[in-house]
Amino acid sequence: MSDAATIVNPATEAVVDVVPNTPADEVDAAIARARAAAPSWRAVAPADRARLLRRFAEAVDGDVEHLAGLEVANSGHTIGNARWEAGNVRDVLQYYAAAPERLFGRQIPVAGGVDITFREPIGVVGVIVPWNFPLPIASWGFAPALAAGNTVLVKPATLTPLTALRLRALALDAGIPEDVFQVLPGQGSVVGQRLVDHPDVGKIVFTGSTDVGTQIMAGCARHVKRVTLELGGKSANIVFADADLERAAAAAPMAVFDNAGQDCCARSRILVERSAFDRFMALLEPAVAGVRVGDPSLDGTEMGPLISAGHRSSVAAFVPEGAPVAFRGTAPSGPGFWFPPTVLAPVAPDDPAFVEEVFGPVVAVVPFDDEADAVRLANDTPYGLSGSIWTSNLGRGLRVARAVETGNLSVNSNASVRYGTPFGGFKRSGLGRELGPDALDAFTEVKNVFIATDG
Ligand code: TAP
Repeated sequence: MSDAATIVNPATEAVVDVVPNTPADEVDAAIARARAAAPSWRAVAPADRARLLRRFAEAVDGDVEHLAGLEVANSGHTIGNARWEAGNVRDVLQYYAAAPERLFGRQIPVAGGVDITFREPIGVVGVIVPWNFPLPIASWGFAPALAAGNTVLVKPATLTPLTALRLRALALDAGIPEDVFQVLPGQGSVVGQRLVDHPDVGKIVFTGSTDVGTQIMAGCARHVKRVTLELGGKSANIVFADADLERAAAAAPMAVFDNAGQDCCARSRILVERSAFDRFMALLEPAVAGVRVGDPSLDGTEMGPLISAGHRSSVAAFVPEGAPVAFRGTAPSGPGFWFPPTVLAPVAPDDPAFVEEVFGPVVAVVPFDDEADAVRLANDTPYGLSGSIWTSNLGRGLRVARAVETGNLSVNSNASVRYGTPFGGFKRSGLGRELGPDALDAFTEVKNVFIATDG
């Protein structure tokens, strides 16, 4: 087991940094510090906790360019995306900065006294983050957790710890006490596992693969530990013949190739009504050819490299020799973990690229016969995270949105995430919801108190 992770720029393969892994005994010490800090953090007056979170948001805002540059170098994200991601952390912090003063309980009518509910913090929250969106996904856990009065330990992915470490420095600058928000880089099998196993961590927020998430849920069950899971996806982009086909085809590439397809919400299945199939493919081809793939640090680049050589191999396995490639975009040659945008059609119903999460820039396009067939195909997956419906018939848009078994649907749009609305998966895509007004529920326990008024 290595004592440090060598951080590699996925676009150049140059070494960017070396980050020490946190050993198990230091994880335990950090958990003890977080536990000791919890009573004083929850006792901070609501307005003061709100002020500290707003100052943290301001510190992030002042550091957007720096954070974005780190993410480009560490993760190969395009500079445009990385700026959005850093801005999303700011926005999520600002949004939940309003929460400490609005953690309302209820007064419930009962006989013989007054009954009131409180929303108490859970205590210590562990946030385990994947490598695909290191900045936003960390904040979707830590911002509401801190707002609700919990102390937080963030475990970034081994491949991408740099922006989380920077956020920790910004939090300290903003005045968040040092044991209230800690970042513990290191391996999942050591740091992540310890957060799951340790009885003093009251809640785990995990984002990552369905396989690891399933193990984490089992680990949390041993302590009846609270858990939120955001896992994999195999989302469908459903295009009806009555849709604005030009718009749907123009938008489809970035609905799957954004972040080089390393997106749990990637619409990696495009389902097109049979009567519009040929027309849609004719419109899709130039849109895919036009995706600007290259140096992610340049403004205007739309797609960068994959995260690692190992991940590129697993993506490439979905496009073996003889795969039904309809057309492809471009990718640079030379150093870097590049893979061109790739469109597969026609695919067999059991083609792994149509059935499994690819997590790379590969999409399968499949025809459907009618609305019922579209819904059947969309739901024929163990996942249920996201998806899109393109149609000019609003009634059909709503009907299909209600019928597709996923947590986040967009009609005539490929949007998935807004900090003010709930995000999460049906079926094996996860458990619980992040973001939006209800996320605080996942970081608090409801306490009921009855006060007798007789006698
Ligand atoms: P994973 O391999 O599952 O890793 C995710 C995180 O868990 C990493 O920090 C990892 O640490 C850690 N980990 C690994 N084994 C662990 C264990 N036994 N105990 C505790 N923690 C452990 O996923 P990934 O490859 O990083 O990310 C890709 C997956 O994430 C995809 O399936 C994708 O769909 C999913 N994802 C889902 C969403 C949402 S919101 N649903 C968002 C983004 C990504 P190491 O880095 O050290 O391995």
